[in-house]
Amino acid sequence: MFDRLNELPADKILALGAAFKADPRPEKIDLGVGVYKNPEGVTPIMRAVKAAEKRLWEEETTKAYVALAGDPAYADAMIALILGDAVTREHIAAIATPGGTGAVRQGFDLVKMANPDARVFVSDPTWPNHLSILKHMKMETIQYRYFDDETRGVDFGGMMEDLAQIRAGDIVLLHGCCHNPTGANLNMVEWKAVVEHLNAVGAIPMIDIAYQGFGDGLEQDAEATRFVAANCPEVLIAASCSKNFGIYRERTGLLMAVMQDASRNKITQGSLSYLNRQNYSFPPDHGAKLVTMVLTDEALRADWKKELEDTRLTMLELRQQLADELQRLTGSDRFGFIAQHRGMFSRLGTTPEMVEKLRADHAIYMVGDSRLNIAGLNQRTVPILAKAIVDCGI
Ligand code: PLP
Ligand code: TYF
Repeated sequence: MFDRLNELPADKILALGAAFKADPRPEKIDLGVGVYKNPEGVTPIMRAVKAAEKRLWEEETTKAYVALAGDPAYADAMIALILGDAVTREHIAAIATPGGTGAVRQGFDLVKMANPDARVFVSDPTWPNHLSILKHMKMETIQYRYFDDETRGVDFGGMMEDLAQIRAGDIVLLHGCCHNPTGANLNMVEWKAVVEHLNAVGAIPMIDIAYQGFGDGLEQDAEATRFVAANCPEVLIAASCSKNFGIYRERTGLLMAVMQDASRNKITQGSLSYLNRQNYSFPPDHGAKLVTMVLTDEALRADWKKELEDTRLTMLELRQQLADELQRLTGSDRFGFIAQHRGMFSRLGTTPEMVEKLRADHAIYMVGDSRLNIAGLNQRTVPILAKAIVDCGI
């Protein structure tokens, strides 16, 4: 049987990490995989998470199964974090999932179960796993224009032109904030126009929110998601705690189905729990418990918010420093978009050949589409990157 298997394409982002490790050059700089690193190059365990973990170790008395949907307290805490008071609880069904990826996957599975004919519209570009999961699930996928190569902002005109083809029941996948891989985001006026269009057609938004707190702030980054949840009849939301709680390996995510018609909640919740059972029975609980403890304990929550805000500001400062340095070296504003982008990533908008040249000549690693992880930089390496960009003639 195994001889029937074919070699599959590797994940390009993860493969880059392996190439970086193997590079013997001591001055090498890793701007690849989307993991936060502090200026010392360490991905820290957040203080509040560590404190919660210690408390959990002392207080937890059993490791028995929790529930197919995960701990309801976790869902409540995350729903409050993401949606605030935009929607009341009886309008939301939710399951804990293994990471944001699990939430994305379960969301697609729910779509497939409810409407096998639904087509899924995703931004061009988007997080490569969206495309590969959809392909694996044999779901029809259509890309809509998103990034303007000239301005390095959102090509909103192109996006709306492409979304003119959506039909009732189609799914439109949107990044709630901090678009991966471009760093370019819709403004609220644009979000409103998208929502109006989707509602007019009867298409359903699915929001992937993996970086709340990494862009403009914890509340600001949720604004678009809250708006969509409050204004569309049905919404799917896939959330990740990997980045904003720094618990990548704990695999902590949440899938929400938001509905205006609360009478559909029981069946929707049952369908979500069913999907968890078919795929892995009970979702992981450790990370979810830590998140719940941090969000529901006043002191832990305040400390977590402080550390997350410091993280966000560190990345913003690096963005500004890089934009300023490039302005100084080139005498032009053409890299100003780096300071405008939000989240962990910016897309430089250069060719794969230039990305390869940065790697070969300067030991600087970024994803082939010219996505760079801002958090891979620090005050010392920003000028090195800026000089390399200029030296390569980008
Ligand atoms: N969605 C997007 C856009 C992402 O960038 C990521 C990656 O971190 C995820 C979802 C899911 O991450 P995880 O499964 O590690 O929670
Ligand atoms: O885009 C990124 O770098 C992060 C991390 O298969 C990631 O979202 C990358 C690849 C992958 C899973 C997560």
